[in-house]
This record gives sequence, C-alpha cells and structure tokens, in this order.
Amino acid sequence: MAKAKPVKTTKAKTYKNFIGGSWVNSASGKTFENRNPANLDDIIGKFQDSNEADVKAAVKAARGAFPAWRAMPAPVRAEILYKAGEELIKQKEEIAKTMTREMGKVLKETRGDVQEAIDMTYFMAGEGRRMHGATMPSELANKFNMTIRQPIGVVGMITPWNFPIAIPSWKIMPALICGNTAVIKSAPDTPWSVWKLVEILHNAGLPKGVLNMISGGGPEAGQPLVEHREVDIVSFTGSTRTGRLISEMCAPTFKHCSLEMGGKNVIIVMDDADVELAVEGAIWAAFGTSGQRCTAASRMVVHKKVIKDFTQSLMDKAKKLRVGNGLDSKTDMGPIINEPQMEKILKYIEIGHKEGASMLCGGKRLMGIKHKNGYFIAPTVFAGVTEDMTIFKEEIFGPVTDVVQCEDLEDGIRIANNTIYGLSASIYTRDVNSAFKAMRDVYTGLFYINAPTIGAEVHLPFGGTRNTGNGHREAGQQALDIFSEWKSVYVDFSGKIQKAQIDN
Ligand code: UN1
Repeated sequence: MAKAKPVKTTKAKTYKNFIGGSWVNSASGKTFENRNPANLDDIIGKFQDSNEADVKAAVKAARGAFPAWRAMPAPVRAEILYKAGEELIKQKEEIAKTMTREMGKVLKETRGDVQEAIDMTYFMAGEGRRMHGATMPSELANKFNMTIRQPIGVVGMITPWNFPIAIPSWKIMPALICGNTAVIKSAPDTPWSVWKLVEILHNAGLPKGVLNMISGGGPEAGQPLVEHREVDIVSFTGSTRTGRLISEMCAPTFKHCSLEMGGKNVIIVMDDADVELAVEGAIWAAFGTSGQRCTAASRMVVHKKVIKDFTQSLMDKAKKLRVGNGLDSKTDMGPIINEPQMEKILKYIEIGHKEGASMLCGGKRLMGIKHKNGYFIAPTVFAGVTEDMTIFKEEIFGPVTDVVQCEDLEDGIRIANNTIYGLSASIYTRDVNSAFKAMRDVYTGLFYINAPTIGAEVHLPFGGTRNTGNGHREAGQQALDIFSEWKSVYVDFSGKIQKAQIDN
C-alpha cells in the first residue's frame, strides 16, 4: 500500500474515517501516508489504516441508519444531493488541484473528474423525483398492476484511484437516492478525494450513518467489507483479478455484486477516415490520464492503406507530449500512480520489445530534473504488433499503445473482438455503412463513432462485456438496477376472489 520510499517528509494533516456521522481514528490507531506521484516530497496527508474492526463499526452504523433513510421520501433525499452538488461546484477548482497532487493527472482532467461527480450528483438527484416504475394492464377485471423499486440495504463500495471522485459518485449517488445506506472504502492512493466528497455530503445534511467511509488496503479493509454478512450489495471498480475474487466471496450468500473491471480498448481506423482526426483521438485516448483509464485505447487497428500515415503522425504527436507535474499548465501528461504500477508498465514494455514489436517512441522511465522525484514514463507507441503478443492481449494501464494492421472492415472488427475484455471501442470512418456495421458487431459496452474510446457521459449506461463486467451497468438510469430491486404489485379492487391463469 505504501506509495514510495519517501525522500523528505513535509508536515502533514491527519484525516479520519467517517463512521456514524463522526470523524474517527482507525481502531488500530495506525495511519498511512499519501504522497504526490509527481513529487514524492509533497505529502497530501495521513489517512487511517483501517481493518476489520473499522469495517464492523461502519457497517453497523450503515445498518442502523437504513430504516429511517429508506423511509425518507426520495425527493427529500434528493435535496441533500442537490446541496452537495452546489458545494462541489463551489469547490471544484480547489478539489481539482488537490486531486492532481494526489494522483497526478493534469488539472484539466481533474477538473473533468470533479465535473463528472457534479453531473452524476445532479442526475441522480433528479431521479429522486423520477425513479419510474411502470403500470400495466391486468388480465383480470378491476385489478391494477404496477412495478416499484425498493432499496436493498447496505452497500459496500470499493473504488479506484484513477477517477478518485467521479467513480465514487457513480456509486454513492444512485445508491443513496434509491434509499440504501453505504460504506465506502477509498483507494489507498486517493483517500483524500473520497474524504472530500464525504465531507461535502455530510455538510449537505446527510443523516448520521447513511454514508460511512474508511480508508485502507484491499486485504485489510476491502475484504472484510465484501465478506461482512450485513453488507447486501458490493459495488467494485478495479482489476479483473480482484473482481473475480470479490465475485467468489459474494457467491455463497448470493450477495449482489456489481463489477466494473479491465479493458483492452480499441480504435479502428478505416482507409476512408480523417486520419489526423483519428490520431488526435488516439493521443487523447491512449495518453490521457497517462493511459490509466479502464477506457484507455491500447490498440489501434488501422487499415493497411493508411497505417503508414497514421503511425508516423501518432509517433510525432506522442513524442511532442510534455510529461511532468499535472499542476503545470504546460504539462500534457502526468505521472504513473505509484512505484509498483510503474514497474509493471516497464515490464510490459520490455515484453513488447522481446516479443518483436517495434518501439517507435518512449519506452522508458524519465529521470531528468523535472522527473526524478516522481514516477514518469514517456508516451510509448509500439508498431508491428500482432495478435499473439502479450501487449496485444493484456491490460497495461499505462501510457503504452499498440498499432496493429488490418486488411479491411471485417478484419478490423475481428481483431477488435479478439480480446477477453469488452469495455470501449471506436471507429474512424466517413462511411456510414462501415460505422453501423462496426457499431453492431464489435462486442463492447461502449462504442464511439469518429471519437476516441474515452468520454462517457453520466446519463448513459457505463460498463462492459466479457471479463470487463458481470452484466451490470453503472451510470444512466440503469445504475438504479444495481441499487434497487423490483417489486411487482397487484391491486385487486373487484371485491371478490379472482384467480390468474385459472380457466373458471
Ligand atoms: C475510466 O475509464 O476509468 O469515459 C472511467 C470517460 C470517463 C470515465 C472513465 N467519463 O472517459
């Protein structure tokens, strides 16, 4: 869980867990440090190193708060969300700056992260006055049928570091608007952003115990949260490996479990595409957030007729990206989140090399004066990548992308689908027929036409097929299906016994 071997220690504030409406220390009294991956001398704060005892206290608080929260009318619950949304708007710039210090991505992206949380908060607050069910005719006279949503109970949330406030909001806002209570465990690399969101919701008037927060590691705090018998739903975003373990832990008690996991996202570039537009999209999708997005484009599948131009331009533009501290307005790409992640990316680069792909640029850790105090990797482009290579198959989660040649549209679609994942895909083409064929036949949860693989909006469902997910969708009204259960209601106003399906 440690971020790095620190160089110096600056004075740091200690942040607490939030349980039952109070800010509290961890049961063990231990804390851990949260350092800036662009500058390891910069310490954001100390955070509680939570364990099972903290999980138990948090779940108990959430359970205790459930009956009253469930009974509160959804539009009244929504008022609290609206207030939180207003506060997020007020604090957007300050939150973005600290988030950049906390996890590295450039300021315009952390502003976007906060904006996404604002959008989600307002969108879900709106659901407080919608949350539609349906009314249906009955097969019997004088009988009325309808469906209503009901909250489930306590939600355990485990969130990642790459969208430190947006993704927690994807889980917290729909869970709360539906009438559930929750315990969120923040990612060890980004506890501040979650702390901030929780503080804002608390100040907006959330009743005690409705939302509880603990910080700490996966095995120490995440696992007891997933396994706690009073947790009814687990909502997780992170690696496919961890998601599989969580799914197994939830299975014995049929605990609901919503998983948002890895990707090996693809941009298909056809011979009739606006190649420069495709390159711009590729740069944004491959190197935005230093490639540390589940939706990052790590495979460029390019028609043989335009592959030369595309690759040349991609390489030229990747080389020009300015890598550095995300707070500097001249920086295009920030650092890698932590040392183990950086090592993992460098390992994949080495494997790409060994397996025979040609590295056109990047491929190494940056160690100059601007970089030596953080974890920076130069934007890396591999050409000549084939489908048998490890870098074609596995999620790297870093600033590394592959260029793969295709023969035609059918071949491009086939290569795009040759993956165990299915989060996001895109096609650049000017031919409407090609666009629609690819849209239909590429098996992913997100699909873009003439746009990169990133940029999902909060009112559309977000999630993926195959090993990316387990069938759920976050965001959009579809997120409500994770955090509520349907009840079918039959009202008989005939005053006599009526029997469905029985002949007389
Ligand atoms: C992620 O890729 O990890 O679609 C989340 C986007 C963002 C969310 C991405 N709205 O780019």
